[in-house]
Amino acid sequence: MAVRPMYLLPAPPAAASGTRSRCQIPASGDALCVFRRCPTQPLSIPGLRILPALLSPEEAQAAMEALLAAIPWEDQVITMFGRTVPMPRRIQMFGPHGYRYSGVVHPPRPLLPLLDALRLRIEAATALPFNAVLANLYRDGHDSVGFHRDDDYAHGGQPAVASLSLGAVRRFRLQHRKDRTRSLDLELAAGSLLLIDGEARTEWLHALPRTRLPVGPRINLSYRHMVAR
Ligand SMILES: O=C(O)CCC(=O)C(=O)O
Ligand SMILES: [Mn+2]
Repeated sequence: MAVRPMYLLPAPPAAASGTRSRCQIPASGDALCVFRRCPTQPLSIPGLRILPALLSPEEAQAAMEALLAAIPWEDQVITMFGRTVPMPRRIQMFGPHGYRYSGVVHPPRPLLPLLDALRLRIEAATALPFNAVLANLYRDGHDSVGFHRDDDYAHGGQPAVASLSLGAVRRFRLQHRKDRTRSLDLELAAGSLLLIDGEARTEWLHALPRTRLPVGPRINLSYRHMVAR
């Protein structure tokens, strides 16, 4: 199958200290993102690419409904600075190897058929291998994930993370890990695939902040390539 082109996302200019850039993702995928604040900067975050519509709106809606019902969502807790609090999202891990995530060991769990079908679509679109997926359910705007890098597992030389969004549009924030004034916001729509590889994975943190906007549920499927430690 032909590999569909993915699009480079412009990054905030190096000199843009103290400014946050927002990136408008093209709906169709035949144009580069446009900055609201600095439209002339053709820079990109190396390794960050987006396919605005891996899934059609109908496919994305069907996958959202099916996975909401089929995934055995778990509530976890996180311990920070000695305090244990509920994790502000529901999760489930699928893949051939156990994974210690936020202090909890997830046993190996085969991918559900739909998750496996989406995995094959993503492999075809990216020409990269994936064998595991962390599913996140953000029930509403109170649910979130804090800044982190996806660097807590053994990837066997295949570090790319392919992140498929379903359901409500939410803001996804990238921030340079050494220069926190450099950040980029993306509105991730249902059916879009974000590929986080290279420096985008090693040098930039990402987060899904809480929002006061009235938003419905969102599922994020974070596909990875994992090997036994
Ligand atoms: O929900 C998202 O878009 C991000 C999820 C994420 O970063 C992760 O699961 O590692
Ligand atoms: Mn992540």
